[in-house]
Amino acid sequence: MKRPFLFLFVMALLCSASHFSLANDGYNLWLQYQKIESPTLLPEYQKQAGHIFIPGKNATSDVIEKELRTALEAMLEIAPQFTTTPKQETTLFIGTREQLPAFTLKAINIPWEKLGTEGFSIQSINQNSQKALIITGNSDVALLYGTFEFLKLLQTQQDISTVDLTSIPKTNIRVLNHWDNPDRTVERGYAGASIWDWHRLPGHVKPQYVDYARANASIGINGTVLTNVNANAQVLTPYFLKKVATLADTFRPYGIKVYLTARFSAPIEIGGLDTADPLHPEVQKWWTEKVNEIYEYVPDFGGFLVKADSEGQPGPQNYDRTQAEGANMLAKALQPHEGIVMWRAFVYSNETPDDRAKQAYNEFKPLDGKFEDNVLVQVKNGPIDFQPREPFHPLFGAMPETPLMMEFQITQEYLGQGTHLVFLGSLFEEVLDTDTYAKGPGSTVAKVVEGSLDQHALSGMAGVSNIGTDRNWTGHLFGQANWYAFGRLAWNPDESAADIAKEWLKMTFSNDEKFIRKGKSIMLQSHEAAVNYMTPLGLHHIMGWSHHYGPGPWVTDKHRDDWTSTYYHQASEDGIGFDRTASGSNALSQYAPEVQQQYENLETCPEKYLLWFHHLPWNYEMKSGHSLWDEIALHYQKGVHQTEQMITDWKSIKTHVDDQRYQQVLDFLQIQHHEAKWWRDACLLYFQQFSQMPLPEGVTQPEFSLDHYRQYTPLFVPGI
Ligand code: GCV
Repeated sequence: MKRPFLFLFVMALLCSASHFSLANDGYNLWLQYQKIESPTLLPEYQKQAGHIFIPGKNATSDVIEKELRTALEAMLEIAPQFTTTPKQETTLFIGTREQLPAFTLKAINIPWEKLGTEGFSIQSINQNSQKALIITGNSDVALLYGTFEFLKLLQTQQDISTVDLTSIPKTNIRVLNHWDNPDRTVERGYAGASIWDWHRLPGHVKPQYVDYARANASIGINGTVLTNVNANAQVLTPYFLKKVATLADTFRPYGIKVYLTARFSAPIEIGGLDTADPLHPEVQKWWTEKVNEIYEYVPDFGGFLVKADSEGQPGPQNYDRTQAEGANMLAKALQPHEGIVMWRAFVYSNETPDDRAKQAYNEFKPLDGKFEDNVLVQVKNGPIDFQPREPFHPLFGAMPETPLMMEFQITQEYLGQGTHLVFLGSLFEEVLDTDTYAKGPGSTVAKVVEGSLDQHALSGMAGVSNIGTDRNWTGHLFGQANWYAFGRLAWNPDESAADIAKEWLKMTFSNDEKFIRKGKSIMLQSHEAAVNYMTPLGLHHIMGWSHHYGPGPWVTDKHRDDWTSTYYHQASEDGIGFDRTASGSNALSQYAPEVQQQYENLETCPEKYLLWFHHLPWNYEMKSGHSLWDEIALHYQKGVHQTEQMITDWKSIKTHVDDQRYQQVLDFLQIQHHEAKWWRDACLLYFQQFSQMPLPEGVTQPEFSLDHYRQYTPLFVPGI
């Protein structure tokens, strides 16, 4: 090739390469490891991280080394030197108490006992007139968690010269719940297909499995329930167990255990028995043998998650047995292996009850103290079903003798699914911070979940996963923030949503101050915005039929009342809202007296829960002086405005985000804004039939008629 052509050819190659590297599809999540540009921090970090002592030689220390290599090369443009014996130039020491050199142990002050098996400390010491950094804990996985924390300090550009931090998880079971089916569909999944490619397992281990484990370990998640709670018994057969074992082997170095969903009728379906009665000796024997078999495949198998007697799933009720009898049968089979049972409280009868919100409490409260020690009862955050906003579930604080595990839904079934930007950190925080008054003031939901309120050794948090095969994992880029926030809050339920949002933004996009300010503002108002344009003032369950996308306040006359919208909003000429006070279903009686008093009194009931607990006339005067009707309308309008503001804010930080991620978020925000208007117009036109009142000033007149909205049905909505 002639010289000028060669030059052009090389230039073209370089241009296309650099263009390619600018594209960012979000696959790397919050582990972006962007180059540190700060002229002061960069040399400091380079000095600190250049020579690293890691004495351990096992799968987890290999992971630590690999992560450090990847991260430091990218962020600091250095190739770190690793050593298994301390050297003069070593400045970063990563080891357990037994592994660290004596001189470092003398210089640090570590609460070894308190750290447990997963907690870690990072401390800076002075050694030979230079700074050294120690990352330590009592296990290899603790060292991995400490390493990710160290990398986070760099990613968020912290001063590490005097670092002294200790972090200990406040819950011990921190799991994702995948509602993934063996055919790779995902119930309520909006980010493509299931990432578990069962058909090709165990032969092919997708690199994505490793990245999945990395991402989870980086936020302290230590377990994964691979399969849907609407369970298929086949996953318990050797055909699947071989595949499960391969996934477990892949995740083990990252401290992640696998769990499976146990279909209660499995002894019949795959065991050839004619009953699944939990008190029947043959059934007990079958489960014991099945559990023993699972442990042959997966020696550190975590245990079972069970949905029983709910939405068509079989359970102990089929044999007139209690939920405790069902759970205990499985628990006993798992006990010799130290496995656990996560037994869901999402149980409601097949007949429409007087109030579905009361069902789980009625079923479980009498069973308090009757569960085996290795059972956790897994309770959804609210008493209905992951609505945009719910008051906390009355079981929290009501079962002191039983460890209760929190179940949050990360996948946004009722919150715009994979299309709307809704930061769930705010929702999670709101629930966790609420006072149950179970043992007087300060008995927060967080304390129940941590087990600290009633001194339970077992504690946990589950998040229904939003992960799929989409290149960016979660469909909406900001769905990543919800996965992240779940992990951070499972580790420490007292963490602030604002802090979590900030660090996620820094790690995912940029440390620039303006970017962080605007990005935080988008994230922190997004949940309230969605509540405003979907279900303000305590309204709930008024979404589209079956797929649950978009508004559907008119949904009525289905085979069960408590799956309809009219059952929940109770709108008529005389008013709107579900009366859960003593004059109505009295669901309020399930809460502690302090909560009851606060919520039943119209003066003190937080307006955000007003129509959850009260049925009120349209002209009821709100604290603002507006009528209830006007207030509802103004909230819908406000939600629409907020989505507009989110677009403006996002546009204002364009220069801080790569084109690919910028454009995806912008497109989705525009859809969200459009759909916020759809929610507002459809709901207001529908409710106006009953209120017979005009829209207040400031609320935009709907574009179409009510009939138009009623007839509009989105087709082929994913995730059903
Ligand atoms: C897995 C809601 C969802 C169902 C889900 C159920 C549950 O009803 O719509 O898809 O089933 O909750 O939590 O079990």
